[in-house]
Amino acid sequence: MEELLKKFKQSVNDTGALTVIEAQKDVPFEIKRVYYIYNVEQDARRGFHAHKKLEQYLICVNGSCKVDIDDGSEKSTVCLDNPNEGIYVGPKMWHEMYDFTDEAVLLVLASDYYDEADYIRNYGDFLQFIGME
Ligand code: T46
Repeated sequence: MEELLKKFKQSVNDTGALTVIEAQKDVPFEIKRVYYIYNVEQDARRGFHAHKKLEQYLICVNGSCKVDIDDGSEKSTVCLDNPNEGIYVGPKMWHEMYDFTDEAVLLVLASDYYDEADYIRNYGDFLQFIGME
């Protein structure tokens, strides 16, 4: 699932670095919501769900964390440790986030507003939803 990782445009000079992400250009959707996850306990695992329709990009803008992605037939683990790189998590992709470093800040760009009805929080229901069970 290497194709899910994307490097964003970066401008670096002797004063620092700047990364730009433009909706519908650098990410394939209109960004309707931005949220970020931080102060995560070292042993904590988050996620454990898939979305029915939501598209997202996950970017660890500080520190690092790991993300497991599972589309029902293929599983992959990605370490996000570069503020210039994001992983696309589309609909029907079970995902879990863990191994957050102390200072990790996971920024998420989402294609729609928060809607609990879009979540599939049970793995059996996920397999059923994607037609694998
Ligand atoms: C996802 C991964 C990457 C809201 O009220 N509004 C929001 O926009 C979000 C994202 C969450 N919440 C509430 C719902 C829960 O009561 O915040 C609480 C924590 O959410 P959750 O347990 O779903 O957090 P994660 O870290 O497991 O998952 C989050 C996103 O919810 C999810 O869409 O893909 O990050």
